[in-house]
Amino acid sequence: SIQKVMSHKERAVKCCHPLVRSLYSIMNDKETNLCMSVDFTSSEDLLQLVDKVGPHVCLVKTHIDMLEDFTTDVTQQLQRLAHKHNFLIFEDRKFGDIGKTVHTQYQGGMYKISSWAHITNAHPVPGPGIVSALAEVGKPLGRGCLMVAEMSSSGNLATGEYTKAAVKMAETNKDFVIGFISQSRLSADPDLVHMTPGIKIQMGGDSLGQQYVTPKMAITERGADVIIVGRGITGVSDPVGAAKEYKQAGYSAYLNTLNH
Ligand code: 5IU
Repeated sequence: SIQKVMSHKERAVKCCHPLVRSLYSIMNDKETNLCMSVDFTSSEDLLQLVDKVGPHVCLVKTHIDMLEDFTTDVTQQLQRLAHKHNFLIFEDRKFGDIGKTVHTQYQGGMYKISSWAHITNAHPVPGPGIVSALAEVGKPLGRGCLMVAEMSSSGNLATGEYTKAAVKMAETNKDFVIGFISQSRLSADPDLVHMTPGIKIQMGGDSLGQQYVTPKMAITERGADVIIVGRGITGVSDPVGAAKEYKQAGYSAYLNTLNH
């Protein structure tokens, strides 16, 4: 079912969290609801592609621990590119431990995620303590967190009551939790952003459990605000051309939801 959503322009003004307002303002200005997931092992490959695709995305999603040659220069360069092309950075860390542990992981270690990633995410499995702990680090820096409320992989356990508990954690912590990673529209609250991975123009999956839907399905049928695309862009011979294609497909589907 197609749900009437508030426009990016409205949400850029009305949403309660400054980071969400920035995100929607970028989406409105650049006319894109595309997040590129760059799951590379080489820093140079990552930075080169981000520089090329940056103009077409509102968000770049990283798995910083995949890099074989990580140095703090990579995150500095990423921040420079985010500024140059006007996008936000989302480290897909999926924190999932007790409060004390995730506090240290988010703030420190080799990656110092809170110092450069505007957005990160967390599994609700440890309970609400994970949100308070991450918020202690991220809130003073103006960061935001997404709850992993549903997953795209086949047979995943993030369903039913578990998903509902994730929604409650978000709705009661809106000063730090800015939305969800989900496969459907879970909350009617316009302050909460729904981001959907498992997207490809060509439906299907991979050999390791990933399941894909099209950008149009994710947005018009499942209520995604942001589509997350990895190999649909990074795994083809013309990533910039593909990014433009996903941007176009995602944005026209969004415009379509406004007309209903
Ligand atoms: N990702 C998923 N599904 C999920 C969650 C995260 O695919 O439910 I939570 C991540 C994994 C990968 C990216 O980094 O999103 C999708 O990449 P592909 O578009 O290449 O499948």
